[in-house]
Amino acid sequence: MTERTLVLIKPDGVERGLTGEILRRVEAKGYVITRLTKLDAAPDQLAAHYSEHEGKPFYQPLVDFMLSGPVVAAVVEGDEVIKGFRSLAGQTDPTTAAPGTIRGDLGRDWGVKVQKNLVHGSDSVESAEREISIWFG
Ligand code: D4T
Repeated sequence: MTERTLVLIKPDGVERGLTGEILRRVEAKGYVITRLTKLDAAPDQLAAHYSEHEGKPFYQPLVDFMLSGPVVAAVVEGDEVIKGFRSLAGQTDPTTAAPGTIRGDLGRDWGVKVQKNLVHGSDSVESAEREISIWFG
């Protein structure tokens, strides 16, 4: 069944000039980008987006990181795209994310309190719909 997911290119990906490379991988896989925008995240957007992580030690570093520069938000569509994009992205920790994935090929640890791992992808249909409304209204 055709699905959609929210993809964010986080400030590290934008700052490092990897927007094109990341979107290239999404399109090369066969998915379709149906919405695309570059913006400065607002604190209330991040509070809503990351509400499940509130209270965790990495929460404030994560929010500060996401406010540190522009992000690119995209709606990406295709059958099984939620699972498929998370597979393209690789595991959360870029140090051990598998080579061949976005995080494994392009990411690393930078010795800071938050994992700068280049991208976000929704983890379920419910999360995707919630997150698309946060970033695209
Ligand atoms: P997102 O949600 O950004 O696609 O990433 P993941 O699904 O892979 O990871 P997550 O939701 O568990 O974490 C969200 C965000 O927090 C950072 N993080 C996470 C961190 O800095 N330290 C940690 O220990 C964890 C678990 C990275 C991604």
